[in-house]
Amino acid sequence: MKDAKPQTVYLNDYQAPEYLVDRTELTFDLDPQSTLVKSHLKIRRNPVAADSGGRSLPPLWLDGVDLELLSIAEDGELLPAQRYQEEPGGLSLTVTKPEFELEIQTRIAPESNTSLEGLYLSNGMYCTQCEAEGFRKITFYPDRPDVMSVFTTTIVAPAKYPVLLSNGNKVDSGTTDDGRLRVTWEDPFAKPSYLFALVAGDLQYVEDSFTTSTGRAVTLQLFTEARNIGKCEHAMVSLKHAMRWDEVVYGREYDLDIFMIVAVDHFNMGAMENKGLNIFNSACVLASPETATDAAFQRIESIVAHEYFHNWSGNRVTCRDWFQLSLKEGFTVFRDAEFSADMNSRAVKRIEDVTLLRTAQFAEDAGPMSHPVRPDSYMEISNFYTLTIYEKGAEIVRMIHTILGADAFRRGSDLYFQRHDGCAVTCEDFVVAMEDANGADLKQFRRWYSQAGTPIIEVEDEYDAERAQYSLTLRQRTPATPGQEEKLPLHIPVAIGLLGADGKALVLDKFGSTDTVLHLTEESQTFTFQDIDERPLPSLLRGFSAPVKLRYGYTGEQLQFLMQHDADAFNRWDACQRLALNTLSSLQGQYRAGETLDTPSALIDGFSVLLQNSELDPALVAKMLALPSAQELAEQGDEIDAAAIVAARDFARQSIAVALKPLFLARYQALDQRKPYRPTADDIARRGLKNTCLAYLCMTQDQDALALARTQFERDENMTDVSAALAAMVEYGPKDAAEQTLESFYRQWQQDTQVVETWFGLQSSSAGFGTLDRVRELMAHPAFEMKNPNKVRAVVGGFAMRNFNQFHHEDGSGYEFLADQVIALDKLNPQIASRLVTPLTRWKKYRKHEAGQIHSALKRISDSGELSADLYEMVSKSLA
Ligand code: 0A1
Ligand code: ZN
Repeated sequence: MKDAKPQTVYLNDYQAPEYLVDRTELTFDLDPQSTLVKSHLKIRRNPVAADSGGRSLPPLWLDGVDLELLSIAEDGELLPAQRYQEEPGGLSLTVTKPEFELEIQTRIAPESNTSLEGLYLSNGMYCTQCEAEGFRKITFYPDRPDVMSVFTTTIVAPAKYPVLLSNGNKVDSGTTDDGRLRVTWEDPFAKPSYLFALVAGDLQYVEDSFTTSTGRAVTLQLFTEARNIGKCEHAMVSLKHAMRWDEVVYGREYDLDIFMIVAVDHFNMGAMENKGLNIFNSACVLASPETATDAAFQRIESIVAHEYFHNWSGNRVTCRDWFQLSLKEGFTVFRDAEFSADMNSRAVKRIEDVTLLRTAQFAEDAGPMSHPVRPDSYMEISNFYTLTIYEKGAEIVRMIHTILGADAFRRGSDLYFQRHDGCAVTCEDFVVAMEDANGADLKQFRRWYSQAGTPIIEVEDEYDAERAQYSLTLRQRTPATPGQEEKLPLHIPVAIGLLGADGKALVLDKFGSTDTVLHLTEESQTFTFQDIDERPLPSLLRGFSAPVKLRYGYTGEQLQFLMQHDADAFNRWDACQRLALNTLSSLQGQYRAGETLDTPSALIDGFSVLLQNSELDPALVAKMLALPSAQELAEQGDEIDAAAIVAARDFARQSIAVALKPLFLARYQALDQRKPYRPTADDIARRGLKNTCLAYLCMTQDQDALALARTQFERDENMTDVSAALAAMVEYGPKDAAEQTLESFYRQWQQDTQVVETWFGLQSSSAGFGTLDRVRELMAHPAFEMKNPNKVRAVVGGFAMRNFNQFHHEDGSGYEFLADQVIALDKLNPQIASRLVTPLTRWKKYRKHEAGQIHSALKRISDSGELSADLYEMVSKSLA
């Protein structure tokens, strides 16, 4: 049976399920090529849908894809063929009574499942991924999130799989007559099929325990292959922090007696929140100082927390349908971001999130796949695990938090959890709970959920010295997006402050506040402040209080002033970014006009002050010293000129590196303390700035600078320092030496999957080193695996998404290469193919020449034969 042809699903067509499943009992008899799945379902007519008024009962639809149906019985009797019909995408059954039990037997082949949805094998271990619609690859079932059932799962497997796991609590285990192992799990919480999980393998685990706020002991277990058992500690510590934080900040306690995490090498996404049995991409859970960078440590902390937080925001209260995906994802990203901010530097966490949003989400929102946070339609739901749903969705929740205040927000979340516990609900239900708990009105605010595109706010100000009045006029507009020509004004919270000439914060009202939130609700609004005795400098959109592009005509001097004096750390960084963006944009203009490029003096001056300021958080300084990425520059302008972006950026970095070399060196030496590795915020900040200095030093290509990198590499103290030194040597050092160093690094780490991924990524994303030829060599390397998404992301993704220089080679070879890989991958893993095609979908924004090249690469994909629904949706929408 083939997948159904790509069809568009509409939010407006939503209908409650005709039938509910009260109990689901599953038995798996595991075999790589012939796994038998028996399911026993207790089914009943949904009273909410039951308005047939005496007419016959509607048919029961069970989703099913790539399944071999062996038998189907109703209340103990085999069903005759005329009672059911196999159709593309599932099974339709004639129903004769309002309550009945079904027993269905199917056969599946986990070993042949390269899509990594449903039940599959990773390094010989069985695992599942069911969100969003993977359960239908396991058995026939109403695979939709508003059908919630209690699950019992029995797993039978040969003795070489001693660890057999599923959701809930283990209730039975034993051996079958023929010597195989048998374990039964029972999950008392009703859940949709997308939260089902099963794992079987030869795994080791580490165990810990957590005592909840009401004194219940919860067993915590982290499973991995034996070789990785030494890499579990950080995730376990992070998990315990997250459990405590959710009790303190949201009043949420864990509900089962056991919480398990399993690390797998083959995984399409970061991790999955299956009830009581989270499954993680190894790269997002395993870490040791020798093998993982600081960035990896922090990513692990946040993803472990994210999945744990889903236990309430996602599992106890779930989504009615997939249009509501941001209900759980936006809220949970907001929760994990606040958790990480509490554990580390708040400003730095915010800067990282905003950078992602501005670089990638803004680009998505301006491209052919632009969609509202609650989409109106989709062809393939897997394509909608997007930055818009996750990151912009989190910004919406953050704005509610800003508008209502922390206490009111907590009252709202309490009401939401209490009112909807055990239910499948909508984004609207979330907003209503926030309103009801506080008597608030979020009517206009709701438009954020339905309107796509990034709003632009233009700001003008006026100072009246005689009246001591200062006014800010804000105008908002949102550009048209596919299918949404007309946009309405949004309710936008704009946090601001005003600075006096001495850099001090001015008082804004009679209560003595020095910051405030302006509620922009009209197309244009003026806000006036009284008793302002001098012309102030505004600090606008503090903390990035709304996901918008804000424009105000700051001069270079004003930006330098904000960099030094703004009380809002985020806006100090943002002032620096604006300065860099202005500089880089004029350099691009000069490059295009064939002029000599001006030395970026304002940036050099600003950076010089920063490097000498030892009071500022080093992590913040490192963020300020980092110029906007090529991707971010591409997002900024109206038309992307890849060569101009690369030239402007390289020139600016070189000029800064040369001009400030002594300062970079002094700072590098001061920060290069040889301490045992700890992933604390302070130490991470110190290493971050140190390695930023090292990169600038090496940009000069001076021998002494490159020697510093070599020494740091050879000291081999931790992966953060080693990989930073290696990257600098590869990017700026002589090629032969880089080759040798890469080779010896590989020899040292070839047994370690995560380090090999770092090694791949470092080369493919290197502007100088990662040529297309090199990328092809990496794909031919024995450690490369086309069936492993992490490897594909490291090599092909590193090249197409993080190597602006080589990917946009003027001969168009980068685009053709990507098209080839996408076509090949679509046969193995449609989700990965569909994600990788993203850089090609933005073709319209490039100059005519590149646009033509990218368009023809896309067209070739489109004409290459039958595409998966995933890839078809991306390609057809991009060509439309
Ligand atoms: N819900 C998970 C992410 C996830 C989504 C889809 C997947 O397969 C298509 C897998 C994982 C999360 O937000 O962490
Ligand atoms: Zn999530």
